Amino acid sequence: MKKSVLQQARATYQPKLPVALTGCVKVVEGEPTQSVADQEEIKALFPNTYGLPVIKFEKDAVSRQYEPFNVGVILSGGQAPGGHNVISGLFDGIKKINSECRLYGFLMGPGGFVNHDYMELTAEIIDDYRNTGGFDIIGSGRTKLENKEQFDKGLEILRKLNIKALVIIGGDDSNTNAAVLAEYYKKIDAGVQVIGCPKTIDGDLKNEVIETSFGFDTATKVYSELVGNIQRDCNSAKKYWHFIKLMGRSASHIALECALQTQPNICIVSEEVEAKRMTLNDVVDYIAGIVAARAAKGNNFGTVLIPEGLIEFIPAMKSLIAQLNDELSDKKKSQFDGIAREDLRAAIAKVLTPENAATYNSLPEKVALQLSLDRDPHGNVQVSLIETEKLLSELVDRRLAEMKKAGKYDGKFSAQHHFFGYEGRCADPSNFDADYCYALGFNAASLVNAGLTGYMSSVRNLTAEAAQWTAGGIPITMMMNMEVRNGENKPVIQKALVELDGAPFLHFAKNREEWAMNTCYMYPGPIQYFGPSAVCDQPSKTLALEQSK
Ligand code: FBP
Repeated sequence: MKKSVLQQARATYQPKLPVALTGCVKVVEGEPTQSVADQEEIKALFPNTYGLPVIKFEKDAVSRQYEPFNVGVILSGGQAPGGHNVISGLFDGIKKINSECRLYGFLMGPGGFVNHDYMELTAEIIDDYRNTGGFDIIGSGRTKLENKEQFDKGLEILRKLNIKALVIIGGDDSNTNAAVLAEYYKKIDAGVQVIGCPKTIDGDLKNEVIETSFGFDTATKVYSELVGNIQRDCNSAKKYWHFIKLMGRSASHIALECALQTQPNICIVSEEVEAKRMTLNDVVDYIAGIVAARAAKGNNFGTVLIPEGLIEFIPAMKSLIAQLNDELSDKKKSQFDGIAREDLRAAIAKVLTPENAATYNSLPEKVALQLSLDRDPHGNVQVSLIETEKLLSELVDRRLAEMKKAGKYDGKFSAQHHFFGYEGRCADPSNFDADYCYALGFNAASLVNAGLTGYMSSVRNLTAEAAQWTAGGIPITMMMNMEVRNGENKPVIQKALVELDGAPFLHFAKNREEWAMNTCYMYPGPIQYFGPSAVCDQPSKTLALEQSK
């Protein structure tokens, strides 16, 4: 594989490990655990893996010999920087336990496990991918591992390859499925362990016991560099308002972290919009108000950060989308047969409730049509396709025109639009993610060696130096509660949304007025891999604020 100069230099980086993982590992069992809610239901669904203790690893004074074993690994869902280091850490971890251990990678996500597509990951292959971004070493996919047929089919290949444990690197859904698989294999006495690793740039797989998901740190550093660059351009030309949408399917952690790093004029936080029951008009008024106030001071420029998931957090939009999904479902959509495209919007508006019709009618033509026509394979409106950054700037433009007429605004408004998402998902991991991911993988090897199943690899105390990080395992059932998904009550890992009483949001809320009116832009610059620790090894602001007591 041909490598860039930076890649060649980066390949020699040796990720740091917590002291606990640097020798032979002693397993320390904590107290039995409970799920975060719905204890009786979760216990009944996971009779074999519920209530397990938290595991902490300590460095053992004595060294021991262990039998060799084989491990399988799957990358599941969206890419996140550091996945290759989880795999290289896992490889080094099992080889350290016994050099005869072998690692198999299932190709293109859980689908490769079910379809028996795999490759052995040798030292030569692993060395090519150390400290690199992407999931291309074995590929990833979004097949959901959720039924018995898939579990049984997977077991055939695990048996054939004599695999003792499967490590699933994924987000909240994939780890939920890892717990279900662990329970099933335990129930049928398959003799296969299942271990999860917390991945997602979205940052929404975190809780009391998992401090952050990997990839969030790097992705937000990449986006913050880009936002900073835009802000410098914006402050140089002083003629554009930049509307910047940031990835994150649901929670606003990415947008909030970028705001903390770059101090934009406006950042919308979906969780706040929902909590305050704001309408789309309220959001537009809020932005237009700041645009007008800045214009009054001669500043016809600025930046607005918008989380990708915003639309679904606006109660009125949520209700409109739910009704559109129903009225345009396979069962009912024939009511619009034969209606010309130009008349469709009016016809749809007629069947909506007055509130939903008002929201629908207030939308720009393009967005209303997108909501009416585009459907995903399940027949639902494709909310992620809505260009929220354009929707908001168009509505703000309209509102400013009204304000101008009323003599409440006298400025110029010219908008630019951006969407940052895929740009950050495969960046070379920051030192933080390179170290964290390597430690998560290395730690997973010890969880396997300890014979554990249904655990998530856990590395904590992450704002301290890597040597002081703690390592161990958390029973996945401990993070679960019951939620309605696709109309069914299911056990799932709780998704972490932005907490409005949490330190990161409070810090933002305390400063946002000042950032709105005065131009306080920060320019974080590109991720640094070499140089002083203060420049290279900083964790995210979210993590630092959450942990500053
Ligand atoms: P995961 O939750 O699987 O990590 O993926 C998160 C994410 O990157 C979201 O931020 C984004 O909305 C989505 O994936 C995009 O998915 P796709 O890669 O299928 O386009």
